[in-house]
Order: sequence, then structure tokens, then C-alpha cells
Amino acid sequence: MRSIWLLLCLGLLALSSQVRAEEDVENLLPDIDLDNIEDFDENDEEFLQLLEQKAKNQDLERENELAQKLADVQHNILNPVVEIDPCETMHCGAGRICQMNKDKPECICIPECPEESEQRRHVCTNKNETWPSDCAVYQQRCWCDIKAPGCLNPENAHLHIDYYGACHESRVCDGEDLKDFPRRMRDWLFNVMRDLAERDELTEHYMQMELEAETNNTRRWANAAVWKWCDLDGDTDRSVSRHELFPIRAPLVSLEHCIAPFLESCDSNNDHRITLVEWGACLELDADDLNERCDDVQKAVPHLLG
Ligand SMILES: *[C@@H]1O[C@H](CO)[C@@H](O)[C@H](O)[C@H]1NC(C)=O
Ligand SMILES: *[C@@H]1O[C@H](CO)[C@@H](O)[C@H](O)[C@H]1NC(C)=O
Ligand SMILES: [Ca+2]
Ligand SMILES: [Ca+2]
Repeated sequence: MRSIWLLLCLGLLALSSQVRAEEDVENLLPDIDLDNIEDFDENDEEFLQLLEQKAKNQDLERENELAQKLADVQHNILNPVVEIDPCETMHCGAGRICQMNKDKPECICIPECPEESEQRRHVCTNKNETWPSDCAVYQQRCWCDIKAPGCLNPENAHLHIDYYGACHESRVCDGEDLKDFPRRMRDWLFNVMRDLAERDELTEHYMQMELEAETNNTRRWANAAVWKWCDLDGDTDRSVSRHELFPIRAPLVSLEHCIAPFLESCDSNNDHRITLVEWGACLELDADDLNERCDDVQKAVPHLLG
């Protein structure tokens, strides 16, 4: 009986203003001591009044706001000149932004990049040239793409970022460093996965795999490895191309001189693609523990570092 009243009451509250969303109803509840709800056993009236009063107070606070919103909605219904910014649905590539040209949205080369003096914002390109920022590289590529005056060299139409940080001499990775790298990489992958789980940034599917990794030692490294491989495989063709390695390679090369040789070594048949079997082998994992369990509902924006 009480719960029906509660539902009814909450329902009415929710209906009382169309704009009030679920979260507001949730906001009502924490202030009321739910543990003491028993006290209201014979006092449903009192409980309802309490809720009602609280709702009223909030209504008053928000009256203007709501009125404004309703007016806006009505205005839009009566005057269906829906003003959506056409640029909002345009997706311009790196180094480009959307701009209105007469009545049409258009992608143009980004006119200005933020001034970057910080060393750590510098990037090293595939031509082993240091540029002030990733923005500057993409802007240059765009300019050369459209043969704009800002293009310094026609070849720059193929410019891309090799890694973040100024270009540096590649330190050799060998001996103990190289031997120990797969273990460190496994460890790192697991920690990134755990970190994302703690921040609730994994899909339900990968949350399950993380939980499994936490509770079953034999699945610990394997699940993290499978998750990362799936995560890198942006186009879900079940292999990781060189291009798809970018999010893991570019930010780490400057910090970790073994990452590039390590990733090279993963593509053991040298076909420029890393299969799950190759990935497992280069992380020195037991092939039997690696089940391809990708969640095809990937997050739209891949995480840069994890
Ligand atoms: C890239 O440039 C850095 C410094 O500018 C230099 O030390 C290094 O040897 C170069 N690397 C290659 C592969 O040419
Ligand atoms: C841990 O994972 C292994 C490999 O998948 C499996 O065989 C084993 O049953 C699991 N252990 C537990 C306690 O779930
Ligand atoms: Ca792929
Ligand atoms: Ca391969």
C-alpha cells in the first residue's frame, strides 16, 4: 500500500512539471531519511505532505526557469523555424573546423592554432621534424591538401604525427629492457583497465571482463590484453592496423623507448596488422586464455591512453 502511494506520488510529482526530469525526483529523496520510512507507517499523509512541500519549494525556486522553457517550447511549436546550427552535425577532420559559407556549412582549415610554448605539447612528425603542436601539424596538412599559401612543402599533404613530444634520438631498446617489456606492458594494460573500471568508463561487457580479471588470476593479464586489442580495433575488423596503434604508440614513445620496437615485434608475420593471436604472443600470454570477446558497442570516442 505504502509503496503504491509512493509511486503514485512520485509519478504525480514528475508529471507536475514536464520539464522536471528523473534526476530532480531523485534529488527529492536523499533529504528524506529512507531508513526511517517505517515511522511513516501510519502516517502516509504526513510523508506525502513532506514530499509535496519539498516539491512546492523547488517549484517556486524554478518557476521562472520553467516558464521560460515552456515559453521557448511553445514559441518553437508556433514558429517552426527550427534554428539548429548546421555546423553541429558536420564532422570535419583533424585540422579543420566548420564554418558557414553563405547558407552552407563548410569545412575549412583551422585558421589559427593555440600558441604552444610548452615542450610537452610538441609533436614529432613522420619526417622527424618537431612541430609546436598537433594542431599545427593538422593545419599544415590541411593547407597542403587544398594547396593554400600556408603550405610549406607539397609533401606535407601526407604529414602525420609519429609521436607526442619533440623529436629525439631513438634510444635503443635491448637486453633486459626488451626482455622485461612484455611483462611491464601486461601490467600496465591491466592497471589502465582497472583504472577505467574504477572511473566507470568501461562498457558493461568490459566491466564484466575486468571483474573476472580481478577475481581470477589466470584471467588477469589475458582479459586486459583482449580488452585493449578490441579497444584498438576501431573499425572492428578483428585486426589492429598500424594506424589503429596510434592511440597507444604516439603518447608513449617519448616516455618509453621500448614501445615502438615492442609493437613492431607484435606483427610477427609483418603483414602490417596485428591479430589477437599475435598480440597474445607478444605479450607472452597463453593462447588458450585468449578468447576474442570484443564488445562491438564500442565507445564512440576512443580513449587516448587506455
Ligand atoms: C630525428 O631527429 C633527432 C633530433 O632532431 C635526431 O637526434 C635523430 O637522430 C633523428 N632520427 C632519425 C631517425 O633520423
Ligand atoms: C579462472 O579462469 C580459468 C581460465 O578461463 C578457468 O578455467 C577457471 O575455471 C577460472 N577459475 C575460477 C575460480 O573461476
Ligand atoms: Ca581494425
Ligand atoms: Ca600480422
